[in-house]
Amino acid sequence: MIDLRSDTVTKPTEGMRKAMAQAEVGDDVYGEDPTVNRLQQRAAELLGTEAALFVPSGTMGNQIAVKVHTHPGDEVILEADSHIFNYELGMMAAFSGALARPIPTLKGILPLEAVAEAIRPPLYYLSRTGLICLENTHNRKSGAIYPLEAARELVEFAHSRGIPVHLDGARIFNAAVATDTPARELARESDSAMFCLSKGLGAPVGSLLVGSREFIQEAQRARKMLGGGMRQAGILAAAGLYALENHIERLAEDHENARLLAEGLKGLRQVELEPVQTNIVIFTLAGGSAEGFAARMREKGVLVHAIGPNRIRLVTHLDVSREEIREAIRAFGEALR
Ligand code: TLP
Repeated sequence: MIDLRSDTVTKPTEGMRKAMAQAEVGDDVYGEDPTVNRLQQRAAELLGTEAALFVPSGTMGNQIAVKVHTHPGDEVILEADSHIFNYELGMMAAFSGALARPIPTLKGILPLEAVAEAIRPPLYYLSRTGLICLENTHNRKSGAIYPLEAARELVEFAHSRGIPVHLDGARIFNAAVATDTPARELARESDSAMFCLSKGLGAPVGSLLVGSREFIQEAQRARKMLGGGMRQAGILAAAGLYALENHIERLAEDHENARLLAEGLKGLRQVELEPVQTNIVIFTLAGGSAEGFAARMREKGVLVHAIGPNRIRLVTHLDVSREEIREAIRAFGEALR
């Protein structure tokens, strides 16, 4: 099977497994796991923040950020197609008592005017705007990169209104590699950021939440509330450290494969392709059901993700080679002929 459903499907490499097996561990709830501590330090360095916290998933990292930044009854401004709004099961309401204020956009970039309009004036009888969230790269917008200048402008504007900004950077290293910009530049000035080890970076589990020392102290409390305090988590952190050491630059290969895939799909009947910037390829099937198409592709040995009634998502990653991409293109060609 050529699995293009997500970059979450990668399996740990030999080298990663070795690093995991050899990891020095301790009880991380006591702060005594040396490998977790090293990973957190490395993450803070890479993202240019004071501190970092290892969490089991990106969802937990994002939701802890919402919890720490907001008060019950606050509104959170975010993009209407964002992961936090669409795939985190209303958790900002369930856990933080916060209300989403989604802004629909074409490319995942929040226009300043729309944000300005969505921010509540500071009147005692209105709910407060407690947080603004950005997503870079944007999952449901074909892995679109949030342009650095646009992000900076937005953060500056948010801060001028006293509103913090959280960056859902699940795939921030894809953006960093694609634009040749250090991740810390992309995260600069955001009040917190989350990035995943378990996507393109190829680790089996884990994400990091980064921010100021004070923010991370509070985040640690929220993680414990969610049951996310792990014990000898160094085994997982070792995979993360290995991924940060060995799997960042190679993301360029995934981007190259995504471009190749897009080239191959371009000429096919029924395919309306969205622009490809990183490792995610999304297309609409003119007049076809995405579920039916996914089932046909499965029979041909290619797994794809139906993300809407007629929208298909393909993601390139560590476990899919250039040759497999060529094979997948041939299979798409047959299925759509
Ligand atoms: N995305 C997964 C699915 O949940 C859709 C995927 O296959 O792409 N932020 C962004 C932008 C994400 O894409 C994801 C996961 C998360 C957060 C959540 O991470 P996890 O799955 O670790 O909770």
